[in-house]
Amino acid sequence: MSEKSILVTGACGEIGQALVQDLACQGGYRIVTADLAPLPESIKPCSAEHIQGDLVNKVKLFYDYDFDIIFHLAASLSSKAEVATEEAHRINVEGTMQLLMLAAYKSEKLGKRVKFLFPSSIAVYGFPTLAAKEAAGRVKEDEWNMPHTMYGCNKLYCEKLGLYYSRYNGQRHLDPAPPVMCDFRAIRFPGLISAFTLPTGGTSDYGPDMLHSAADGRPYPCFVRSDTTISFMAMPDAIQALLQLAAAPCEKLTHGVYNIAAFSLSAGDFRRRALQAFPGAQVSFAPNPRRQGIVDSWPVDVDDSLARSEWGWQPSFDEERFFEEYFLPQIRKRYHRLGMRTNE
Ligand code: AKB
Repeated sequence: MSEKSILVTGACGEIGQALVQDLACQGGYRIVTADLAPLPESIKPCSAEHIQGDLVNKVKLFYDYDFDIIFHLAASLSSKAEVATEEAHRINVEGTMQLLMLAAYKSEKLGKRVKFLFPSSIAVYGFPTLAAKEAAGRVKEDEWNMPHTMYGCNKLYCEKLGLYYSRYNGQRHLDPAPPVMCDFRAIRFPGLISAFTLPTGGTSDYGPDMLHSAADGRPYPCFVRSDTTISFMAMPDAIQALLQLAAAPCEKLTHGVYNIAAFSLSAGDFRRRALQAFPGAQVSFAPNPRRQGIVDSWPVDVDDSLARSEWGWQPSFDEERFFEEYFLPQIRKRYHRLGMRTNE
C-alpha cells in the first residue's frame, strides 16, 4: 500500500511533537512538518521535510503537494492571543482559512476527500457567571457557545468554516454534480498535560506548570484560585483521539465537531497531588484576574457521548491512571535525569 502523504502544521508544539512521533511509529506515512520554529532533535528523524516559517506566508508552498490528511495544529493559544489579538486572528483564522481553501481545492482537483483534522477547544464555551458554569456541569457541543476570548472566537468560527468547506463550499452541494469536498473533523480539547513537553501561551497551563515545577523543585505561584475547575487530559489520550477520529469512517460522523473528556480537576486538586508526590513542593495561589476570568468562563467538564457513539472514543487515563501510570513515573525520570546533568 502506498504511503499516505500528511501535513502537520504547528509540529513543534506540544500536540505536534507527540503526534509526529506517533505517526512515525505507526509507519506508512510521508510526514511534512511545518512550524515557525526549527524541528526539535526528538522529531527530526520523523519528518520527511520541514517547512519553517510563518504559516500564512507558507501556505502557497503547500499547493505543490497532494496531502491525504492535514493535521492543522498551528495556533496562538488563549493567554497569548488575549495579549496579541490581531496577530492571533491572523494565525488562527487567516491561517486556517487558507489551509481549508487548499484542502477544498485539492479535494475537487484530485477527486478525493482531503481529511482536515482541527484541534478546537473548550475555549469555544463561555459562561456569564460562576453559578451558570457550575449549574451547566458537563456541557454538550451545542450549549453555551459564547466564548469570552479571541482564541475561543477564532476556534468557534473556524469550526464553522471547516463545516462550510466540507458541506457547502459556494453552495455547490446543490449543483447537479456536486464537486468532491474536503473532510473536516474537529475535536474540542480540554487542558492537555504532557510529561515530556511544557505548555506555552495557554490558560490551562497552570495544571502542567504546577506539576512540572513541583517535580523540578521550583516554587510555583498558581495564577488561578484553588477552587478553579476545568477538564484535563493526558497527552497520549489526545493523540489517540486525533488518530482515531482521522481513521473513523466518514459515514459514521454526523456531527464533525466533538467534545472529548477524561478527568475534571480543581487547581487545589493539582496542588494536593503535587504535594503528595513531591512533599517539599512550594505551591501557592496568586490569581491573575484576567487569566482567572478566562478559566472561569470555561466549563467544569464536557459531555463526550457523541464522540463515544460516533467513533468509539474512550480515554485510557482517568485521574488515577494519569498520575500513577503516565505522569509521575515519566516526570520523575525527566527531572532526575535533568538533575543528574546539572550535578555533572
Ligand atoms: C489554552 O489554555 O489556551 C489551551 C486550551 C484549553 O485550548 N490549552
